[in-house]
Amino acid sequence: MKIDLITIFPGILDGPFKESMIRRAIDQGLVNINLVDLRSFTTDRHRQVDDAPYGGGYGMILKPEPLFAAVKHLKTCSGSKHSRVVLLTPQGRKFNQQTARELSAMDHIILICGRYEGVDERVRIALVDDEISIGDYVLTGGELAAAVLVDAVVRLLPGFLAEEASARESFSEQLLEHPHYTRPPVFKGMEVPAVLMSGNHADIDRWRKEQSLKRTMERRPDLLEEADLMPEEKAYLNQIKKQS
Ligand code: JA5
Repeated sequence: MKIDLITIFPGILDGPFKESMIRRAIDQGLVNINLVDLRSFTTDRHRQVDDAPYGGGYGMILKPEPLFAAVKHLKTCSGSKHSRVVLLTPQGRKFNQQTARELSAMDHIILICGRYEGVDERVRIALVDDEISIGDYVLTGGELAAAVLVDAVVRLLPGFLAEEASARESFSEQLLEHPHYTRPPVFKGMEVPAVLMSGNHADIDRWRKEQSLKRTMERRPDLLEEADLMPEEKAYLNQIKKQS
């Protein structure tokens, strides 16, 4: 997979992909992440990427010409038949795990990071295939949203996760995780639950599933509406509902 990120501040995105697991995915050749400085696609003496809004008002707008030139260039040199051009914007569809899975199947993604008050509308109309928001809050630009999207997508690429981890994840995706413990067995008077040290894997699996259901009910009841639960899981939920 190739991911191009078009930004006027490539420095913001220098760090996030240079460490840890995403770095390893790049080193293994699972993904090619390419930072593209929008300013390098300007042709004027001042290398201008933005301009004042028609109609007046506050702030600046990203000009269409450099963005059109950048996307045309990136599509041509990728050689890929299917490129998805994504604009990060609070007006886009809300990003979630399903969107991440969908994007992880593409062979080329071009991410446009907005800045200032936004991009010229003709960029949306003629260049952008998909508009995505990572949540309902204001950012100073699309770069950090793009970094979130890339992280979520790259970890789904075949070969990134150990097979067991991906299987477990898809199974438990609709619920929150159970509590985790590691050594020492007692820390500041707080004990590791005895069941986790019992060696009885059936008991451990049942405890984890129950904790997962309980947490999801307490913190994210909306997730339970979507989850397809087994009869014994539904019975357990009804039982804790009665207790509370
Ligand atoms: C702000 C000029 O999904 C959260 C997002 C906030 C935000 C995004 S995406 N893009 C911009 C932007 O500000 O371009």
